[in-house]
Amino acid sequence: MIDLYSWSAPNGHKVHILVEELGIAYRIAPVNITKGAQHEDAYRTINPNGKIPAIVDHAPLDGGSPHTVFESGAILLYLAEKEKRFLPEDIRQRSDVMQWLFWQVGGLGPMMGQAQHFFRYAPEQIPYGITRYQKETRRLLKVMDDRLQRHEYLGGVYSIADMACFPWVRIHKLTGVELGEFPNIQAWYSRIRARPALDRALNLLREQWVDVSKSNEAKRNLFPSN
Ligand SMILES: N[C@@H](CCC(=O)N[C@@H](CS)C(=O)NCC(=O)O)C(=O)O
Repeated sequence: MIDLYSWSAPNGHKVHILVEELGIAYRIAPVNITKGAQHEDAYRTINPNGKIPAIVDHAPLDGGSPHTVFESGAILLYLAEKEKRFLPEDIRQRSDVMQWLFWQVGGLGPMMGQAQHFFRYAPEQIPYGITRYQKETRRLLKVMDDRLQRHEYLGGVYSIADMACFPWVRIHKLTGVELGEFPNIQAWYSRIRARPALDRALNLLREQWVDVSKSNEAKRNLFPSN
């Protein structure tokens, strides 16, 4: 059994997609990041970084004590390796998947996150911040679009790299960047969205979703330094 600490947000959705694709047993433990649950001491013992997602695996392969994993990319790798799915065995194919997974966690996610912040949540409009991160988002989406012109999926086959990128592409409008110039991403997005696991994954915790742009409490808890 896996305890999945999460919320209806892009980094949570990555893991929601994987657990639903795998069809493994899990218990969802909502961490309401708009109310500050990510900062509570009890949660910090699970994720010292104070963000979602995190998992606790109560049946690790070595038969030992429960194993905790934080960081969405590390969770995707842990579960894919454990279940031997969505991460190819072949060293070259595996490396292709890893490249695009790392590209997402080190690039697409953080840059789109900043673009969203400056475009939608910053207490004042800062044109330099908006332009810088929207430009970087467009540059990264172009890199992805070029890759998808030659490959059906980012790592060649459908994998955890696609699952990592999908939730961020899904929220592109929140960054103010449109997908019109990226036809290959649009086709890839539709292919993945049509998979049965996606409805289940995106519906998880959906009813608890909060529009951060309209909630001062959420902004205080998410951006305490503002
Ligand atoms: N690098 C982390 C980022 C996680 C992250 O930023 N999660 C957001 C939701 S998408 C969060 O928990 N935000 C709460 C906060 O910043 O206080 C990962 O990939 O797991």
